[in-house]
Amino acid sequence: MTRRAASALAGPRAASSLVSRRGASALVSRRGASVLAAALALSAGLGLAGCSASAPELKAGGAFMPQPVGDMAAGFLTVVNEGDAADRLTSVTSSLSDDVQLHEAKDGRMQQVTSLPVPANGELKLERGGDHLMFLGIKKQPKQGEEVDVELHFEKSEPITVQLPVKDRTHNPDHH
Ligand SMILES: [Cu+2]
Repeated sequence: MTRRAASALAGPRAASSLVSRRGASALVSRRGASVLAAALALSAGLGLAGCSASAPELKAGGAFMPQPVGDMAAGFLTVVNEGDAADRLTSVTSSLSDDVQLHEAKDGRMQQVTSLPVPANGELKLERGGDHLMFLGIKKQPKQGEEVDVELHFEKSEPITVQLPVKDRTHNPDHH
């Protein structure tokens, strides 16, 4: 969770419950501002801990890269979220390219986007004809059977490392 969201959650409501339990006068009169600051810091910490109960739980699977033709390559995979909080895929890094973009497909065209949603209890599917990863200016031509490493970066979750096996150019996993 972001710091901003944490402080929004832990903000006035948590502080006021502390104040009402212990009595506002005790807080203010004894050590004044520093006690209040400590109470706020404590409630911020509690806010963060409370959030782990509803966090995204991400797993990546079904990854592959069709053997590239030119100096660009596409990547496909699915990010499954078994948690009850949404997350976003915000960037991708790889040793194959210094410029891995997130592309969205709309009306048969693709465009770069800054992030892609991973819904709570849902999945982000990067597939042919849909959203995908785009590797620009690739540093070498990976062959079938090789693997390309990528690291997925998220808004909330820790990064996930995935190996993309290189498949033939027209490879398309079965749709179920
Ligand atoms: Cu693209």
